[in-house]
Amino acid sequence: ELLCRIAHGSDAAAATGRSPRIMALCGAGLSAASGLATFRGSTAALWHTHDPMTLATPEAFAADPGLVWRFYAYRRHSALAAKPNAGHYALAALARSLPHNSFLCLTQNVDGLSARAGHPRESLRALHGSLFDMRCVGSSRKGHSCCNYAVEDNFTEPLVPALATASEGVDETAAMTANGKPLPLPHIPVNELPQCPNCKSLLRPGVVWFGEALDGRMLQSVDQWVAAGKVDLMLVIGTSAKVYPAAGYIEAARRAGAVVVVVNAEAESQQGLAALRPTDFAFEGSAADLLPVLLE
Ligand code: BJW
Ligand code: ZN
Repeated sequence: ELLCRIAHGSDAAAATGRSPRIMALCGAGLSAASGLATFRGSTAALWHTHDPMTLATPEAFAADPGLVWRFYAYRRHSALAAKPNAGHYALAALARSLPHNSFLCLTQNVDGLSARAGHPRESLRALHGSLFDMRCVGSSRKGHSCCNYAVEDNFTEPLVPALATASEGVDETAAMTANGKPLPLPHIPVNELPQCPNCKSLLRPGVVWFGEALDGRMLQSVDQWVAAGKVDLMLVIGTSAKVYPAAGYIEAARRAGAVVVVVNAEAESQQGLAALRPTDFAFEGSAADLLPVLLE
């Protein structure tokens, strides 16, 4: 209601009686109240001894797929053990209440919590993929003839016996640092990692790592949605807005006429919210507390 007034305040949408077109860009802060760690900022707490930013790369996976798989087995478990919070439910309810195509929710999160909160598929775009998707590495290697095997929504735990400990939610790196020094975890041979049922190549998590392209068709559908008319409201929820191209949609929405409203635990102190302007509206607090009120 409040946000509808903000969105309508500046223009003729209300006068013409059309419903507002709303876009949201969500980040790890949306899931923070569900107990999942963020990547940056004071709630970042993933895997103490390894920087997630150095693990979420194709280079890290090529160098030690076992280590990266341990990290993702732990993340899959954490996400499965977590429950959607009131923020996820408020967005899902908004999506269901608005007419078809007038809301588009872009999430950078790979935890599946928005879908589990009942957010309809049509209005949700998982920009960075999902912890529960996997694909054959052969399919991403140019010139390598392979099966293009890919699977979605695989919630199996553990995926393979070698990942059993990580799949129990044990932060293996924490246990290894008794003397203050991170000890290397036992190496997992490639043939003990998740394997393509077609060609026996290694499977990889279906997430988007640094340096990798986001799904082209998905980006196209977002661009088309933005181009289809004036965007009235852009909600920027629990994200540091530092990672591109996702953060670029804030500017795209602004160019399409949107009022930008930020919901972030550290909204005021974060100059890092790169794409933001002093003229944007900011609500400081937990998305789980604020969204149910703002979107009521
Ligand atoms: C709360 C809260 C509470 C806490 N309530 N709030 C342009 C300029 C500069 C660089 C680039 C550029 N374009 C591309 C790049 C390079 C790079 C990039 O952006 N680098 C920047 C870091 C500078 N981008 C890429 O590499 C992308 N790919 C690409 O561009 O490909 C080009 C290409 C084209 C064609 C062929 C080949 C290549 C890919 C980016 C993929 C990002 N992947 C990750 C990992 C996913 C898998 C995994 O989860 O492991 O995605 S990185 C990580 O960051 C993850 C997140 O989705 C993403 C964003 O983080 P997010 O969600 O914003 O979290 P935080 O932790 O940063 O922020 C949390 C916020 O919540 C904070 O603000 C808190 O205050 C707040 N908060 N509690 C509300 N309760
Ligand atoms: Zn294969």
